[in-house]
Parts: sequence; C-alpha cells; structure tokens
Amino acid sequence: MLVDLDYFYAQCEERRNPAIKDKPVVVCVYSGRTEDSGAVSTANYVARKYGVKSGIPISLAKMKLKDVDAVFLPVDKEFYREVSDKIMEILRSHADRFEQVGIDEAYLDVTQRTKRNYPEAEKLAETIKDDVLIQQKLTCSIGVGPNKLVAKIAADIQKPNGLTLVRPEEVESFLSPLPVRRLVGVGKKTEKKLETLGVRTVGQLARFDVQRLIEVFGRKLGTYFHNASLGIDDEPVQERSEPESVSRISTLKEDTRDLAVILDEAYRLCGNVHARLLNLGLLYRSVSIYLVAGDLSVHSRSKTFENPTSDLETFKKTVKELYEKFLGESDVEARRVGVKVSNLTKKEELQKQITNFFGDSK
Ligand code: DCP
Ligand code: CA
Ligand code: CA
Repeated sequence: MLVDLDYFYAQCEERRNPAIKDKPVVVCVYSGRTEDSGAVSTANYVARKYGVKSGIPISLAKMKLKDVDAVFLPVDKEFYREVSDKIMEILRSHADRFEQVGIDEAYLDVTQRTKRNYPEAEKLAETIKDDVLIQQKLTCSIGVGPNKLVAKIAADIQKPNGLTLVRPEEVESFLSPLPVRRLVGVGKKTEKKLETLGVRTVGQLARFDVQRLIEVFGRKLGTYFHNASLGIDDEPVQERSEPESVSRISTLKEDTRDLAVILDEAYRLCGNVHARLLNLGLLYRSVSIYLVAGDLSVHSRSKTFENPTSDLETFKKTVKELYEKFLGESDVEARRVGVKVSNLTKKEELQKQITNFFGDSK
C-alpha cells in the first residue's frame, strides 16, 4: 500500500483551526524579500478549484483568489512534523514492513497480514483510514497493488480521501490509458521526448520497442521505463535504518546574545527533538548545540554522557550549560539556534543488553 496524506500542510492548518475549512487555504513559504514574495507550499482542495497549487508564486495565488475570502498562512514545518510523526506511528502498526518516504507518505508491505488477499487488504486500508481520521483528524488516500509502483499510482489517482485497489490482473488495464507522466521518473522533459516518439500513454510505452527506448534513454532508464509501463517492479518495502542524530534548528526573531531568549527557543526545539526520540524509541548519549551568528559563521558545542538516556530535563539542562559556556567564551550574536542529540540507541536494544548481562532471572 501507499498511504499519502491529503493536502497535508493545509489539512494540518485546518485541523488546528476548523473555522477556515470551507475557505481556500494557501500555505506559503514567504521568502521575506517583499510582502508577497515566495511560493505556495500547498493549498486545500477549495483553493485548488481556483487553480492554486504547490510551487506557484504567492502573488499569482493572490491574483487567482482576488475577491475571494481566502486564508494565507506561513508554513509551520515543526507542527506538520509532529502530526506526521504521530500518523506514521499509526501506519507502522498496520504493516509487516514500513517505509516512510517524505513527510506525508509511506509504503506499507501488508503481504503477510492480508495473505495476499485483496478484500482483506481493502478492509485493512479502511481500518487505517478510520484510525488516522479518528486519532489524528486527517484524511488520506491509499493505493493498494501488487508492488510499490502500482500502489503509488493507485494512491494518486483518486484524491482526496480515496481508496484504489489494483489487483494483479487489473494492472495492465489500469495503467495503459494513463499519461506517461504518471510514472515515477517521467518529468516534463521525458514526457516531451516520449511525445516526439509518438508515446503519450503508458500503454503506448508498453508496446514501444524496448531496444529503441534504450537507444534514446540509455540502458538503465530505457529498461526502467519499459518495465514501469508494464507495472513490473520488485523494489522491496525497505525499513529505513535508524537516524544517526535528531536535530532541529530555528531562526530567532532578531539577533541576540540574551541567554533567556536563546534558551526559550532552544527549549522549544528540545521538546520537539525529544518527542521525535520517543516516537522512534531512541535514547541519546550526546547533546549538541548550534549557533549561527549574525555573520553566518556556524558554532557548535557538544557533551557526551556515559549512559544513554531519554530524559528531557537532562537534555534541556545540558543545552543550557552549553549555551552558557559558549556565550561566555565568544562575543557573537545568535541569529539561528539549534539542538541535536546523537549517539542514539534503540530502547529495546538497551533492554536486551541489560537482560543479557544480568540474565533473565525475574
Ligand atoms: N510540498 C511543498 N512544495 C511542493 C510540494 C509539496 O512544500 N512543491 C509540501 C506541502 C505538501 C507536502 O509537501 O502538503 C506533501 O506534498 P504532496 O505532493 O503529497 O501534496 P499535498 O499533500 O499537499 O496534496 P495531495 O492531496 O495532492 O497529496
Ligand atoms: Ca499528500
Ligand atoms: Ca506526498
């Protein structure tokens, strides 16, 4: 399965403030140059009806929504990540194997728990959608198929709040009418090139001579396009290995050397990193602070403990110590501040080690 959250950033904003739900909601990355410079990160489906979508200039979005009661909001990535973390935990609990790709989507290998049975998979997908909606108040779209490639396209085909199943015997008829653009890896350029070869649909691509594809695109890409057009894909759902560190950085409202101001922001970031650690079931042994100065020079300090811990107070205390010490040693002003934990271990690993050491003698 591929699970993709609907209009993710904008839906997070709607959840936070349901009053905006029926209006066009546009989440923006303001570049800060002039009031409206920057790009649209995403928009809810009400705004999309007016032609507002990811990547267009904010000024263009404002033009499209002229005389409409629309809501423009700045991105709040930390909030979205918090929501994402919680949802990913839900998704993970429903998978044999789990692979998160990006902030708002994940592949779930459900082969074993559904015994390759599509009605079972459909039930499971409904359960997942219900769980995410009830626990986190967000809708998602799910594609179910015999492999990652088909599942991804299936998830994209019906949005928002969609559920699309493509059984093995339906793959060909499902894919063949679609424009080649739907295939992962086919961008604007490739689309144009294929068009000059008379190939517009996935079905036409499937019938196109593979040797000629290889001549045009090279062996690797040519073979990939050929296989993809036939829905052939054997990429496993890959559990990502644990991260080496978890960090957060943020820009202060103004440059400062005021410890209280710096810590105020740093503690907030600590809380964020800590939540992420809990989610991942990780303990840390090292704490680092970052400081980007007004002249953009980067400074950092670290401290490593004897034993792994997940304690938030220790984390904050260490961050305070490190900033205090740093400000005592340097006369720079902080523009951005950050915190990081590293030397991570999995909680269960530690428990195993302890059990092995003392013997399982309860
Ligand atoms: N995003 C972004 N800039 C882009 C594309 C996406 O900042 N050019 C962010 C905002 C999106 C999030 O990534 O909410 C997920 O991207 P998706 O492509 O999955 O798009 P949405 O979730 O917004 O919409 P959809 O309902 O089509 O999945
Ligand atoms: Ca999405
Ligand atoms: Ca996505």
